Amino acid sequence: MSERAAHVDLLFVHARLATMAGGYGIVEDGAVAVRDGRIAWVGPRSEAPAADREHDCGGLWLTPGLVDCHTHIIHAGNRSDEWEARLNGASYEDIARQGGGIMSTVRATRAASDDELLRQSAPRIEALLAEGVTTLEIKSGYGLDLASEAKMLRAARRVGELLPVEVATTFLGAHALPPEFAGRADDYIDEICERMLPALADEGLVDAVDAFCERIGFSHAQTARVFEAARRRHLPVKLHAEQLSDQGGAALVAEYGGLSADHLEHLSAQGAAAMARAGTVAVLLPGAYYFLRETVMPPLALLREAGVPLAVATDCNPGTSPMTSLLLAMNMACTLWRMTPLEALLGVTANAARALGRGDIGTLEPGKRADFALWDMARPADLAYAIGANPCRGVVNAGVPREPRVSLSF
Ligand code: DI6
Ligand code: FE
Repeated sequence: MSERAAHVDLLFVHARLATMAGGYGIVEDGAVAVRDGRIAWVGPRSEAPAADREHDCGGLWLTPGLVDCHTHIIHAGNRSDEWEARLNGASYEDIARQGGGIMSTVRATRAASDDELLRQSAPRIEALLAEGVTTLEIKSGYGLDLASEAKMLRAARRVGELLPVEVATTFLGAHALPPEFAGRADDYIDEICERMLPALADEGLVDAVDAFCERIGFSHAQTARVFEAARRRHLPVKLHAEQLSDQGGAALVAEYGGLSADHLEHLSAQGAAAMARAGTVAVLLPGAYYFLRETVMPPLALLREAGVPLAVATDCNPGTSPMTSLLLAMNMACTLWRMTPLEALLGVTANAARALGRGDIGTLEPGKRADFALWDMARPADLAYAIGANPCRGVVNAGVPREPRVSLSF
């Protein structure tokens, strides 16, 4: 509850609130007052301040707008063909020999024009927005050369300009080794640190820096070099860590005060402790776990015991998580890993905001951006409970109400 605000622009009334400040933070018959696109007051309607206008929420639930804090949603091409071939018995070698896998997405993304890249990515982004997503993280990493990484990040910025969504960009140059650098991974890391990151940062295209620390990605030492380059530019870091094996990546990103360590199926107790000390968020990605038919679960008991904040995201990408529903990710986190519905909802609101270093979103509290989602449901657990339902009935971006469905036209 907050002190009564003097006078506000707009009052959202006739809503059941889940503020997500610390827990569900339920306020029956609540109201949210907005001034200049920010929350000015939250509490029971009976105590609400006077307002110029009222917006009747029709008894719907009102939560913070959802935050998808880990996506590779901008890319060209599609890999359902190789997925189908594999299900028909083709081996990974067959597919690799035919140029499949991550490099097929790199080729398609490099070949696409700026507009084509956005056009192909639009339906995926629109699907997330229709489910109440108001902030979206978008990684590069399918360009793997300066011009193509810049094209991806500019497309991400354009999404934020053309659609009602806040976009956080992440430079993931160290996602895979481009063919031009075959056998010369250290030279590619030089290219990232000395040329790509500085140029992209100078253009204002980079909000955070990420890497894929894995036997099939980049080593601990190479990742550390990328983080040093990020530190020189005062950019926050995050990491694809411990997805397939324990590389000590979580402890490394924690050492750099990282925003998040993501995936974490193979996280050790030391890694969890280092994350807890640094306040690094665990971003859990059930879509990739499901799609890869992974059997090693992220160590939730360890993370909870250490007090690491938990976030949940789609990891939307064509290779390991072709998923465009954050609500489905919540359901999977609860069904596959026994996360609680409260953990899942905190994981796509307050803790997802934290994984992006965004203290100004993720809960309904005075001073935060007035980004909300309105839901037709019995209780907040329904967001994680239902499979394939979309109870989103309205979205509010910086105090401006809209229909859930939007379409990117340019
Ligand atoms: N981890 C993954 O699982 C994806 N990227 C990453 O860093 C794979 C991306 C792809 O196959 O396109
Ligand atoms: Fe990822």
